[in-house]
Parts: sequence; C-alpha cells; structure tokens
Amino acid sequence: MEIQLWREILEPYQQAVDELVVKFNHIKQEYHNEGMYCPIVQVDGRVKKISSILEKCQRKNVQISQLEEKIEDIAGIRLICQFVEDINTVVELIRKRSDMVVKQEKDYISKSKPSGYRSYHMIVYYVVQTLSGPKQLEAEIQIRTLAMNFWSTIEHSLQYKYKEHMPEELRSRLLRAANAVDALDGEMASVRDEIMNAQNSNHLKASVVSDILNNIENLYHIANKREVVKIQDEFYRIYQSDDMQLLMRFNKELDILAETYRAQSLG
Ligand code: 0O2
Repeated sequence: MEIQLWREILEPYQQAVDELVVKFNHIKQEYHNEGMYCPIVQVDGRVKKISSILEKCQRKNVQISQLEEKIEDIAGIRLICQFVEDINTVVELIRKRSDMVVKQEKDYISKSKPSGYRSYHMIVYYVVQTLSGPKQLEAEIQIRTLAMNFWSTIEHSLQYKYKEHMPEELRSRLLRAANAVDALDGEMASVRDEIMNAQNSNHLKASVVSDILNNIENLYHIANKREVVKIQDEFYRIYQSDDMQLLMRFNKELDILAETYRAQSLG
C-alpha cells in the first residue's frame, strides 16, 4: 500500500478526531459558563498509528482492504471524569446527540476485563464533510475516571513492553493495583457531593470576581476616577471578608452602576 493511500485513508479520521475534541471541549465550556459542575475533566483524541493498525489487523486477522469496516478505533477519543457516577452522565449525553450515532457500547466498568482494565467504550458513527462529500466513519470513545486512566496508561505501556509475555508476578501486581483503583473510586464517590460543592463554589467565586473586575475596568473608562478607586477598595475589602453573598450583591450593584453610566452616555 502506498504511503499516499494511508494518508488518504487516515485524513478523514484526523478530521473526525479534531472535530470531536472541539465538540467535547465546548460541552465542558458550556457547563463552566452555566456555573455547573462538569462531568468531563479532560478530553484527548488521537488517530491510531499505522503500526498499531497493522498490528491489530494481524491480531484480528483483518485484511488491509477491510480495515475501515473492521477496526473501530482508528479515530479514538478519551473522556476523563473525576467520579464513576460522572461516566453515566457522559454516556447519556452522547446517546442524546444527533451528530453521533451509537453503534455499540462496551461496559468494562460493571465487569472489568481479565487484565483488570476498567473503562466504558462507545463506538459511534460520525459524519465528516470532505471535498468528495460526506463520509461516515466510526470512532471509539473511551470514558473513564482519572484513577482508571492512571492504571490503564501504566498497564498499556507494560503490555507494549512485554506483549503476551508479561511475567505472572507483574500481572498479579497489576490486578491488585486495579482492585486498589476500584476501591479508590469507591471512596471518592462517597465524598463526591462534598468535592462537587467545593469545586462549584470555587468556580462561582472565580466567575463573580472576573465579572467584578470587568465592571471596574469598564467603569474606569467612563466614570469618575476617584469613584472607581473607591469601588476597587470596596471590592478588596469584601473579597477579604470571604463572604460570597456580599461579593454577589456587590457585583449586582456594579452591574446597575455600569448600566446607569451607559444610559447616561447614550442620552
Ligand atoms: P491501543 O494501542 O490503545 O489502540 P480486543 O479484541 O478486546 O483486544 P477490541 O475488540 O478492539 O479489542 O475492543 P476493546 O476490548 O474495547 O479494546 C479497545 C481498546 O481498549 C484497546 O485498543 C485499548 O486502548 C483499550 N483496552 C482494552 N483492553 C485493555 C487492557 O486490558 N488494558 C489497557 N491498558 N487497555 C485496554 P487497542 O487497539 O488494543 O490498543
């Protein structure tokens, strides 16, 4: 097969990965803009390396001419969540989308693989627009927690090193580590609400502070400078009191003040 042909085959997959990464990052952004807890912490994407495609074709006895129909993870997306519960939210989110049609789901969380691997996989149909028209292809979306991801990254590199000759001792250590990851996810789930509340209030505070500073900057251009300095001092005083209600009320007052100045400048 010519190198040019590989490029031709893989280019739409690269496009799919690029588009999907953008889309999932926008989902994150939407959650943040709404001041809501986001179930996704990290979005990664990759097109499978030619050497891995060849290795998989060989392992699964797939003809190169059939690889697009038989290899489902040429385009791969990985969505990392903080908590196991978040995985269900992300799965639901994907099921509801009209631009990704679910072909298959593999739940290696309820039942892990013999290696100890845990993750939720979704194979989706996705359409990219190319110069020669729309092309439907398949992409694999792996959804897992930070802890599961840590384990599988380490295990994957060891698998790569040993292939099918991983020493038994190492294999059972990895299984023990997988159980520890499972227990860790369980422990973290029990403090999820506490952590979510803390993160939400951090996000909310950051967003209110950013709004206030924007307002102060805008006022600086249109209002009396001495008044703006007073407002800024007041902001620092309230900020130090660490009272969220006061901070939000102060922000509302600044909104009204900025609106009044804007109306005056128009009139
Ligand atoms: P790579 O290098 O990550 O692309 P199978 O027949 O079970 O071997 P299949 O049918 O493609 O594989 O589907 P499956 O089981 O859902 O696996 C798809 C991908 O999940 C794998 O792709 C890995 O990325 C990941 N995976 C599956 N099992 C394991 C495991 O035991 N350990 C780790 N670390 N990852 C796993 P590739 O093509 O095998 O590898």
